[in-house]
Amino acid sequence: MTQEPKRYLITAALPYANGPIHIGHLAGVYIPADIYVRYLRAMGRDVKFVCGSDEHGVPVTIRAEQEGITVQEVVDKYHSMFENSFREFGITFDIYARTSNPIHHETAQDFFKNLYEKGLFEEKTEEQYYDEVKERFLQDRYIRGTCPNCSNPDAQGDQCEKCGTALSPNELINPRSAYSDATPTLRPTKNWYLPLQNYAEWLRQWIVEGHASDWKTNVLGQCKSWIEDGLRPRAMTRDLDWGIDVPLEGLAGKKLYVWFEAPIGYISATKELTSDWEKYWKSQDTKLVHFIGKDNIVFHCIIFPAMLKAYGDFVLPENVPANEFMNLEGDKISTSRNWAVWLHEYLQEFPEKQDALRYALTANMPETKDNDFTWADFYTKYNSELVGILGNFINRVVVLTEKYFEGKTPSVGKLQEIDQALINAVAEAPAKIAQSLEQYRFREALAYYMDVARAGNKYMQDNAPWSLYKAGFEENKERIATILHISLQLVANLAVLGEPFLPFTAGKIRTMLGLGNTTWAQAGKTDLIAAGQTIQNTGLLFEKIEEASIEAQVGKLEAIKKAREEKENATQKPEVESTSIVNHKSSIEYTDFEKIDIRVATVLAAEKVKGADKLLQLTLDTGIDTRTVVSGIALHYAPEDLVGRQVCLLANLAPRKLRGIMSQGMILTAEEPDGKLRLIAPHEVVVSGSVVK
Ligand code: B3M
Ligand code: ZN
Repeated sequence: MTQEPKRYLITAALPYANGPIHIGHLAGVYIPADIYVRYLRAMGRDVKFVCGSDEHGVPVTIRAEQEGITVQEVVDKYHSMFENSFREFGITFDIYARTSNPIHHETAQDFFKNLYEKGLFEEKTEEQYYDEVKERFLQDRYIRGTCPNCSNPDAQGDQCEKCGTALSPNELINPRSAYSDATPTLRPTKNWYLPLQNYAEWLRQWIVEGHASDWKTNVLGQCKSWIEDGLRPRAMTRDLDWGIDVPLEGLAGKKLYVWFEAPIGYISATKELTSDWEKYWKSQDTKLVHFIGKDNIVFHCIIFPAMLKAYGDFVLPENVPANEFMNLEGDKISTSRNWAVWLHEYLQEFPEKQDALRYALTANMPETKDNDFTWADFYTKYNSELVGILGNFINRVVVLTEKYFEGKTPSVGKLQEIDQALINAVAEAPAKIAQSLEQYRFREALAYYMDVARAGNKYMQDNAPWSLYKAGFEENKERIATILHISLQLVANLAVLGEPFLPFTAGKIRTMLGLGNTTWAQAGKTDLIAAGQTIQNTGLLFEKIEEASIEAQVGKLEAIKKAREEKENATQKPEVESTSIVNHKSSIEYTDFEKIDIRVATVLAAEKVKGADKLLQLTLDTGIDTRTVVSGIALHYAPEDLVGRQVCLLANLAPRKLRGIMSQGMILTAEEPDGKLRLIAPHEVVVSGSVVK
């Protein structure tokens, strides 16, 4: 799109209502979307910013089971938490809807019916995994197994979170139920599939040819590999209790696939927002942009566009600037492992410090690769950049204006070269920042913004109005006035240009300056504040953050990590509870022990004993003879794995007949608490017949 679009429709991924919002969500999706939207609004563009809670899907029902409350209670709880968190962090949606709203159910069902009536679905009965314990079909995240691509043992039925590959349940190796851990069985069930392969060529042209130069490489890469791998039919219905009913007669128990209906949530939210919704969705001069995390790419770039195409008259996304992931202190953020900084907790620790977090997350935004949030970095950025550069500059200007000119903006006098240089730098800043923002380069945009503040600091330092004041206020008054006048114009620009990134701070600066509604279009100018305008010193923009509160955060994470490691170790080691380990026997004399003849023997042959599941017949080389021993290890070792191995043999046990075979001795094993038998053998190969003592 070369011409400026008439209007913008910006969406941010609908978060699953299955756990609180954390910094990963903010950095990946909501902050970039909000910066972009705030910028568009500041430019006076026609923009709608829509989002809402994703209240269906497996993650929500799993959470209900974990918390022991109803699914409805789960979605209500998290929906209202989300609303609060977003509002508190200044994420300015025009509407924050929820997919349980009736308007969404209707919109999604109409969409399905439209495709159904056009005959665009394939109706197929297929075998699907079924949990016999829980009596339900297993799809998506209900089924876990090993990823065929990266061997992650905990891949989900729809996707491997580790390598990002989209999966279907039958691709998982060693599938198991996420509910009960049971190995699933297969049962036939009928579902409706969208034949994605029919859209493959169209998708290829639209993405690979049409957007090769403006989509991010990480996004293009995933799309290409999907298309090259060959698109397949994808089921758009599910056998579930929770979700939106499939709008066909007689289909109790069938629901719309969450990834079919959730993106339609963008449409239904727009409908709920404005009766003009079709203007945003159906006219080609709308620029639609989806902000998402990298795990949502295929759904927004392949499946949803195919659905929109199938329906007909909707616009397609102009861009999908997906971010990578934000890690926390070197480890992947995870709700289930409690490894996150939750927004509601952050605000308890750092009240009114929303901009501090917005700043740290933007400066480190995972735009092209995964990035790491650390508390140490947060602390440094806050002190050296927000306090040290931005806050310091503004504070100096305001305090000096108060001190030298009773808080009234002084008028500008004759300009020197150094003044002109600063004025020129300010004039260039808005376009420079805007260009980065238009290309979804938020880190770069923020860095350019901070360069403006840096230039201000340097200007102050170079001109040192305090020294001129000391040298004599009256004779230097005009120069001091000029320096402060220009500095105040710079402060005004920092308010206007900072609004997308640091909205709370920008608001405070506006109040200090009495700036009114100055917009981005006026930024870059150095006449934003008139001489005589009163400046109010409302206090420091950035209060100090105590080192102790940072240490407390680090300590909290360390405690979580320690508890997790202990738990993991405990589950790896065999249980050593007295109930599972046989009590020690009473003591004996060495002479008792001497009666026992234990030898190392080598297995020459092994076979199963007919009619006895547990028994193996072994032929052993004992160093002095070759003998037959029957051993109860058949459930634990395959005969072919034993040949050539050394074992310990109780050689002087009186022979006895087992299943008609004369057994001459007994193989020694260690019995684990769960009954598993493990052979005892020397660490190194030894001569057969060696005595064990
Ligand atoms: N709820 C996935 C997620 O939260 C999903 C996004 C839907 S966007 C239509 O990661
Ligand atoms: Zn994988």
